[in-house]
Amino acid sequence: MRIRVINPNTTASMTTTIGEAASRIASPGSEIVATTPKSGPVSIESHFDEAISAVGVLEEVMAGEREGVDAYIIACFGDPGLLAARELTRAPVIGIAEAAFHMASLISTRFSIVTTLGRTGIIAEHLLDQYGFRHHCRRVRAAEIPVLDLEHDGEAALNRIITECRRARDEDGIGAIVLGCGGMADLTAEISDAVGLPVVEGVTAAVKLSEALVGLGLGTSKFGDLAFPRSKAFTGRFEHLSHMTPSE
Ligand code: 2AL
Repeated sequence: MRIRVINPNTTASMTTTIGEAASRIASPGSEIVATTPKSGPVSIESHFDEAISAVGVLEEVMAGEREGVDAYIIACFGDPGLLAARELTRAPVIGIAEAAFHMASLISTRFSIVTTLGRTGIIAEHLLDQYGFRHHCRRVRAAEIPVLDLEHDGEAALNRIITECRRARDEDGIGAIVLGCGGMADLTAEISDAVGLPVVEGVTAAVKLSEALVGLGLGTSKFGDLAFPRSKAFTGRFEHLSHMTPSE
């Protein structure tokens, strides 16, 4: 089974971190291919960054379709381009936020999210509403670290995340913590040890959900709104998408 893990930001070192965390948790029969778009923001911390990065995610799925990928993971906590990506393939496509919410809801009745910046917390809140997890989440917390500090200032970032996770444990009345950034994929064990609560991280959760869906023979439904997009003309710099016929 080939799982394409798409890091929607263009920071190569973060793609490596994400790919290694995915590979460590993957079953022996699963091959992880971690990729990043050719163009886009180096980190995703706003609605604008998300909108731009979604195009890169879709291009990565189109490339994966040519290579016969069995499952896709969108490894940014805003799940940018998720439903559009699903339209392009019969394979399962899983966002790391939705994967983490589902997993956390299976092991606790209430969780809190610890993400990077306060301003990206609203994106997580929108996803909780959209996916129906609002009542499972007690609080969205921010460690107030820019995403790239996870790469450049790892020790300080880890300490801030642990501090915020301990506050969540002591103040929120929760059973589990969800880590709110793809760049935290390698921190689960250390944070869990330091905090003493189950810690759910989306990249690893998404690998296991992908393996489960593929193992069950389940992929993205092509009935209803997730059917392949209708073929049509595109203009300007998207002209190459005109009359595209996705693999049936
Ligand atoms: C993210 C993420 O997961 N990757 C990125 O660049 N931005 N989202 C976040 N909330 O920090």
